[in-house]
Amino acid sequence: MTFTADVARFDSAVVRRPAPSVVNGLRAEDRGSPTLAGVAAEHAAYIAALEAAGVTVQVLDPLDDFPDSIFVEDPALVFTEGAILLHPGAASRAGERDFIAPVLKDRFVTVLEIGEGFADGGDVLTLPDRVMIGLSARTDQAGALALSHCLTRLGKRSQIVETPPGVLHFKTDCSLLDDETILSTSRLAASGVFNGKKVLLTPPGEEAAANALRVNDVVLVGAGFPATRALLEKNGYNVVALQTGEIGKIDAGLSCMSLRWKR
Ligand code: CIR
Repeated sequence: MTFTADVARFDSAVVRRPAPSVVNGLRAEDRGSPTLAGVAAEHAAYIAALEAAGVTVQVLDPLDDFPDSIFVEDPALVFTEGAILLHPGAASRAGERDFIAPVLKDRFVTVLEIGEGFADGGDVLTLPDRVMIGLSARTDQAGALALSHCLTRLGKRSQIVETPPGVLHFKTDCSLLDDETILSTSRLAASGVFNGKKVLLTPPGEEAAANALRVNDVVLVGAGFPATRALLEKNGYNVVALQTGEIGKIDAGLSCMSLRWKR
């Protein structure tokens, strides 16, 4: 089994149950709305998979005023050393920060916040040696710089990079598999951002599988991506397949439904 990076070792997570309004979640392209029951089932299986991987999960109440608030990864960033409150780049999501703030203040001694610009947690990929911040339609230069200053205060190096045009978040197109290896789409890898790292490319037609999630000894992967699952298994990873068809209709994958850290 490939070595688990410390940055993928987690014992704690926060998630938020979907509200009925989740059917109105943001999407770039209309492929039909998800159903509340469908999202809730995928969410429940996701919590069970985190718990089976050794994570204690705090489940927050739904927020019906915020259709996308199930995606708790976007308004904050968490590490063993502390939490950072972000400023989501979508207007309908700006208020989510006020609801995650008290939860994190309860759980972390150090809670920093970005004062300027916009940044979504979905644009942040934590690697063993640095934190990559992707500029996107949701994360601007001012937000990325403000985040970079907060990361410095937590003792972390950061690197600001570009997200390919038309891609929602940097991490829509990539995820960490272990200390040296990244799962990436071809379009993101072609930009050179991962030069020097080992990269496994998502097979053609399975670009949406790139938002996988390494948690301790397993990699959570969308069940609808058999070629990616086979690729990961061939490379020695313990794959746990999860349904993502409903959350996929509102542009979500597996990293976005939790904030994860090691106490
Ligand atoms: C949004 O557009 O904000 C949501 N519908 C999807 C957010 C997915 N977040 C993530 O991948 N970190």
